[in-house]
Amino acid sequence: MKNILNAPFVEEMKRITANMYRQGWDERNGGNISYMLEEEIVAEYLDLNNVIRTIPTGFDATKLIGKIFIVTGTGKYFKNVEHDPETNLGIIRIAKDGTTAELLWGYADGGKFTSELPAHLMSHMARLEVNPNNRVIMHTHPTYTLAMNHVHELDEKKLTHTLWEMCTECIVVFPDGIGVLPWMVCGTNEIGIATAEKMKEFRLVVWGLHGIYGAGKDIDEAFGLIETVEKAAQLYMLACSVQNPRMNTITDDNLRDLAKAFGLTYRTDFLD
Ligand code: 2HA
Ligand code: ZN
Repeated sequence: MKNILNAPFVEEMKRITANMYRQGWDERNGGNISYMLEEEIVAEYLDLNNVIRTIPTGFDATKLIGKIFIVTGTGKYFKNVEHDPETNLGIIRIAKDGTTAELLWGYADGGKFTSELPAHLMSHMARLEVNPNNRVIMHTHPTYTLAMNHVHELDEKKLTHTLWEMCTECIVVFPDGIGVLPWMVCGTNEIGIATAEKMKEFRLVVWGLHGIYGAGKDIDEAFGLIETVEKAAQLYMLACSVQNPRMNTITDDNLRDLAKAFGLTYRTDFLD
């Protein structure tokens, strides 16, 4: 059996949590990530018959029975993952009842998965319907995206449109736009259901005045979506603090030309 601490998926989780922490997005225990793993690959590192303990999830994830995820721990700090992955991360498998997680590795101090597991697993179920290759759901609190939440209408068309205007790459990176939820109590099944509903349509979902969710086939896609939104939000906040309304912008005609040049299927109804 290979050493799990050297597994590429553990290395990836260490690298991305450290990177996100250094961006300043994941203060204290902010943020959480879930990453669906291939059973055959995990079997190279762990005895899949050895369930350390079972943990109820409190919701039904029947569609994910038997699926294995590496998930950040509740109350755990992103900044600590690289130094102690076995305490701050866990590998869980959804049990045959669909409502229990079987712990296969990690949460070594007796801990458990993120409080946002409902939003994560429900989003996995929603994204897998749209894209069977989806593997990653990522939640974080990016600074400028949140600042923008305080000064911009929390409307998915208007928010997407403003961000598309901010830098040329935006409509190329997220032509499907950004879903927006109003402020809601986090850590609940309700916000999980609402997030998953948006995930049927969007790979990015803003939780009003809280943070953002990104989905992708791998960590790079989920992170790349979020960092592109964050860069555009940073430009918006910097530009607006000097001049509002802005003197120059990428126009709707520019965006249409871009979409044509890149052959994008995008939310045409998000343009004026
Ligand atoms: O896990 O980010 O939304 C901490 C959070 C809750
Ligand atoms: Zn959060």
